[in-house]
Amino acid sequence: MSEHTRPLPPHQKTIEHMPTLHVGEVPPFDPATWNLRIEGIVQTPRVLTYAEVRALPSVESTSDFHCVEGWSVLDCTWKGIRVATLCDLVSPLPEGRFVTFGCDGGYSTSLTFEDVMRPDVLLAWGLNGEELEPAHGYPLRLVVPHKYVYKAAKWVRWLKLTEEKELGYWEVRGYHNNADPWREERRT
Ligand SMILES: Nc1nc2c(c(=O)[nH]1)N[C@H]1C(S)=C(S)[C@@H](COP(=O)(O)O)O[C@H]1N2
Ligand SMILES: [Mo]
Repeated sequence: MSEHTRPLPPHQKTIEHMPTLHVGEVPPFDPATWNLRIEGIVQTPRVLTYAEVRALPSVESTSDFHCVEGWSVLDCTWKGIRVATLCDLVSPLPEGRFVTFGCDGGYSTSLTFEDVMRPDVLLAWGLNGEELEPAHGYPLRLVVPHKYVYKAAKWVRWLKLTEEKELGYWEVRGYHNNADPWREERRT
């Protein structure tokens, strides 16, 4: 067991088990028809099957999971592909300064291109040595350790590079678009 060394952001309390929180129902997953679209301001948009996603080079990354409501789950070891690896496949154009992520069920969120280039920003299918549970976002979940977890979209089906910032599901409902837990960017 490695000792936990990352400090806790202000006004967060640690809890042991990740709760299950989302709008709507857990969507069904059919690997035969599921795909992932990478589109927008890129030279070569792509549509990948689930098998193609799983065949990309994967990484493991341990980080803490901070909810805007004040709880944090420490030491989550995610397995998946770097968003940077996916973006490399489509040759992004310099005008694509933001990335919107869309999910089965209609949830969405967005980040700057710079944010998603960080090596610990993943689209994950595994957590703590096991396949991720559907309720926690299987088959593919965004993980953004430096943001509150309303940025950690579950059941991601598309990424779109855009010139203008697009606000996501919670961001249009008063949650902070930047969502930095260290600066307590909770609401606008
Ligand atoms: N697709 C989708 N992803 C989502 C949400 C959602 O409603 N739909 N809720 C977000 C919010 S507000 C939280 S707190 C976390 C909860 O993740 P968990 O259920 O794995 O703990 O998922 C985030 N990702
Ligand atoms: Mo949340």
